[in-house]
Amino acid sequence: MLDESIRELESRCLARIASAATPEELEAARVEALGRKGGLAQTGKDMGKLAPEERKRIGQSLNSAREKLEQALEAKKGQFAEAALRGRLDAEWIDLTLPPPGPHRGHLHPITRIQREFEELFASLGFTVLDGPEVETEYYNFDALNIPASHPARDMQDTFWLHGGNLLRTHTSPVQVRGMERLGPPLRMIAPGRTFRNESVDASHEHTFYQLEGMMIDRQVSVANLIHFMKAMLTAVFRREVIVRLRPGFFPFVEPGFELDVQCLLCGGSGCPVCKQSGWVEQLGCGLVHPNVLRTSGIDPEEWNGFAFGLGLTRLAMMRYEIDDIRWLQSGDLRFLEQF
Ligand code: 2NL
Repeated sequence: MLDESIRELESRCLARIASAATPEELEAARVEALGRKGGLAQTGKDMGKLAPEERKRIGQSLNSAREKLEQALEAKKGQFAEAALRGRLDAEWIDLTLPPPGPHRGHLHPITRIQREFEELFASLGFTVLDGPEVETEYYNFDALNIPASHPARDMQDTFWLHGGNLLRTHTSPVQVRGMERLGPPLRMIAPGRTFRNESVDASHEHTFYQLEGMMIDRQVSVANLIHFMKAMLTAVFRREVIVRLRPGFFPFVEPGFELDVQCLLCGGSGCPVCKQSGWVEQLGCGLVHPNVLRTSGIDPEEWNGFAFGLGLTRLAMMRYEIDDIRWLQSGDLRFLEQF
């Protein structure tokens, strides 16, 4: 009779242990099987009434049942612990081979990047890269460039004049004037940098913008030489062969002077919104340096001549990166800058 109820108790408790789905259910099964008020303890209570032989046999079978249940409990507990560990390992792993995030790295402004590109290109062609003051005298910004005293560029509306007669340079030409004085002929130089005009600011006009001017002075420099260098420069910048055309253009510091257009890179010349259906996009101004400009800076125009050009880096950056409002470039707005 007792044998049977021990076996029954054992198999019932084993089944509960096996079906426990959580550590809490397993604990309840343990209390039910091995606890002080549990089945085995209750059964053991009646042992005193048994004959010694019987008591020994029942005692052994109780012990064996207890051992089996304890083993089953331990095994199940181990399973839960292992599952919990696996869960934590899945949820909490970190990849120690990943590089650390480190500080947030900045980068160059899109205009600076274009400027550096030009500097490297022209340095490779034998040009010296010159820098110069942003606050200039009237002489270097206007007089030395054959710009007449009456020229509208000198107007209050176009130029930021400073107290004492100086001004913010309206182009980087004064750097080239200083370059002619200092280097003497023959020379090759470029003058990239920040320039200022007294503009009403809107989507396409800024008071502060970037320019690149360049000049080559030697014996018998021709318009063919000029076109060669302009094509080399534009091919490098646009990273493809470009078709150019010259139109007459007036700048007091060159003679003859030209506007140079590139056949539209978007439509190939057939007409589109970017070229305003003309097939051509204006790129830069250029020409052969005016003899007055050479003479003023101590270069004999009978012996030497040269070409010069000027282009807007700001406009080029806007075209290259499809920026539709010039004001973004000086805004300092990281939402804009982080896109480059
Ligand atoms: C333009 C036109 C140009 C020059 C700049 C230059 C400088 C000296 C002597 C002669 Cl010191 N010329 N520079 C020549 C032709 C055109 O720029 O539209 N720039 C954005």
